[in-house]
Amino acid sequence: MIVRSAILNVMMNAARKAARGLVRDFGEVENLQVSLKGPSDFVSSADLKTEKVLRQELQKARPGFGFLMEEGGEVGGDDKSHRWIIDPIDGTTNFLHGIPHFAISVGLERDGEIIAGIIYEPVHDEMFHAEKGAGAYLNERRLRVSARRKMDEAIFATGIPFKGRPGHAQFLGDVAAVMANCAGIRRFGSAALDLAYVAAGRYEGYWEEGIRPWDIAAGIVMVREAGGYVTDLDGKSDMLAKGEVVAANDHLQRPLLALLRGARDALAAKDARA
Ligand code: LIP
Repeated sequence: MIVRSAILNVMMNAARKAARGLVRDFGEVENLQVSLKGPSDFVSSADLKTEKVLRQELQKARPGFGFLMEEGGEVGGDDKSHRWIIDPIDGTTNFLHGIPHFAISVGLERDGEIIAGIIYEPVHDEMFHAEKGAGAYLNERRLRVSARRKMDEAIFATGIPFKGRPGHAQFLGDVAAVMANCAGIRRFGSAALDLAYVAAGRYEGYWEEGIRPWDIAAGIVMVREAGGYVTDLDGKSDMLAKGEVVAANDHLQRPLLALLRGARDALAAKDARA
């Protein structure tokens, strides 16, 4: 039985309480796929209900902390050092389509650094949790990133832009570079769970750009506490501000970053010739 800190217990309890209604709503969404009204409005209300429960529970436990929430935006607190970063449903499109791959993600930021995170996937009851200096866990099991060292044995996840999202040409260059060197690429639709799966060694790495702070905040500390590396596309730590992330195990993060940098340089050179 692992001994968790008080703050992690607060985060996990809040997520489990919010998930009770979310799983019930998910059951409804599966029925709504065939209704004329469709599930869109219903999912929006599920997002808002989940975020409301999370905010109530976290505010009760730590009244002074601020919030950055996907639905509710930025809410300042008296304690200027601490901020909760919340995604009530990461994998919203999956949820909308009745695909059981989504999570509640809560990160805790202290003076600009993510120091704790939980990512709760309620359909399979997988509670990923991590705290700086205390390791990363899936339920009671300690997590370690994959030990694979060879790019041609590695599987990577990513996010794919779609209608209305920018970066299509860049993504095609990225994926061409990575797929030519690896054992496979996956797109599951939840950044938080992609990072949790890197921490759990389920795949070797994940990259994406055009994402929001609440998608990745909890996953950053998760991967780092499992022995992996997380940077932005320049190899720095401005992931939240830039909305981009490159995360992988300790052997492959730099090689993955180099492939992506090479793809960008090639696209820039092609554009310069055009
Ligand atoms: C999602 C991310 C995912 C990305 C989607 C979307 P949401 O977050 O988790 O990685 O590819 O476009 O941004 O919107 O479900 O919270």
